[in-house]
Amino acid sequence: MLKKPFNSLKVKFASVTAATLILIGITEQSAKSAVLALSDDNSVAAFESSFSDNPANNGLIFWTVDNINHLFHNQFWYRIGSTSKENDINTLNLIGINQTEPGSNQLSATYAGTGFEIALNFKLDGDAPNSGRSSLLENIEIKNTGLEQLDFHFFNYTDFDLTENGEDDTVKISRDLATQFDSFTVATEVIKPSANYYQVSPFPDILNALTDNFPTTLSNFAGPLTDENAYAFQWDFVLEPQKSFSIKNYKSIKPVPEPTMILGCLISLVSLGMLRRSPSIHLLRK
Ligand SMILES: [Ca+2]
Ligand SMILES: [Ca+2]
Ligand SMILES: [Ca+2]
Ligand SMILES: [Ca+2]
Repeated sequence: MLKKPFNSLKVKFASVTAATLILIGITEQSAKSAVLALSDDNSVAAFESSFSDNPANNGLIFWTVDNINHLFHNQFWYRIGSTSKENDINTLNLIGINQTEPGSNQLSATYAGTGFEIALNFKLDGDAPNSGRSSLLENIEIKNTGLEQLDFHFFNYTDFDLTENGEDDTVKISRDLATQFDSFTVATEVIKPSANYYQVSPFPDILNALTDNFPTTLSNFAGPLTDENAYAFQWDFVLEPQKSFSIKNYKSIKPVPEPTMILGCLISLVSLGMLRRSPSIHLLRK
């Protein structure tokens, strides 16, 4: 059975509260790292904007809902042209990072490359305590700031490990939707515009493809696939000088409805119906 590599940052942050995470984030920022917390109601997520050689420590590094972590890794890669390798966006120059206050529910980060900028905006929306529900909106804007047309290839890679463990997760994907579930939790992602390519694969196949030295085009393998998996979307577009391309990804997490609850509801509905038809009700009303 495949095991994920030891990830010290995740172990360090895995079960901290938003408040301590903010403190760690601030301390680490001064040490040239920039872990920022997003928090709202029952949810906390952490975003690392600086580059680490361990790819799993770049981008979103966890997302807890009611103190249960569901996300191992979510990050963006890009390639310009069709011959070079892909690059993690954290290798670019971070030219702006903004959060109205530490640990609030929204943050933005802007990276600059040669002739382009990539701006990320995250908005976390947690729900009531113990609801198990949460959502995350990613708004991405890629702008050509140069004078040359750019042949852009942009990737969003997501590795959910629902309910703290990915081995029992099933994933399926299409051009504009990914769904992942285990017995307790279901995660969905709706993207706009539709991707040109998509893929679900056993971990770490897609990560290897994004970090090797060759151009990658995702395979359109849709699944469903169960076990330690990850998925990715790929957008290919030509960006004219001074033009932008926007992507909106909406990720959400909610509990799987319990069969006993469904059964309970059915029983009550049936008994209600039976009661309505029962002559004793009419007798009681009279
Ligand atoms: Ca909320
Ligand atoms: Ca799971
Ligand atoms: Ca590659
Ligand atoms: Ca996974």
